[in-house]
Amino acid sequence: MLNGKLHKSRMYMIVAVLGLLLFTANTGLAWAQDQVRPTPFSMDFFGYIDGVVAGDNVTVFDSDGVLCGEFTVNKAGQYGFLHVYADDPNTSVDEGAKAGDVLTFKLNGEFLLSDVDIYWTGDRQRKKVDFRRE
Ligand SMILES: [Ca+2]
Repeated sequence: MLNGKLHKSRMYMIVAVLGLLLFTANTGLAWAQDQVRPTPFSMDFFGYIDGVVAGDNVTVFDSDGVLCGEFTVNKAGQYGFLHVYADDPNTSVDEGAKAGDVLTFKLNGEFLLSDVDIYWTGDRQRKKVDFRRE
């Protein structure tokens, strides 16, 4: 009887620990995919986007699909400065763009269109790019 109870509480403990491990692993993964990871190297973008309103979400992805910039619109019709981060070569994680990477911009998850290809050209560069929606 006593042994049975002990066994049960151990089982609960193991389940709890496994659950915690799974939870931690999941949130770690989500963080890696959904969050911009700032580095000391960034390029700024700004300009006009047809029809955006305050609260709209602009995201930027590098050639590898890594989320490397994010901006919440605070003035209708325009965005910026939007910091787009480069990969920090001193860390093992790929935080973002490398010089020459083509960047993809999205508005609330939908692709934005521009008349020019957009490249990450270098730290502290500033570029005006206007967008329209699909
Ligand atoms: Ca890195």
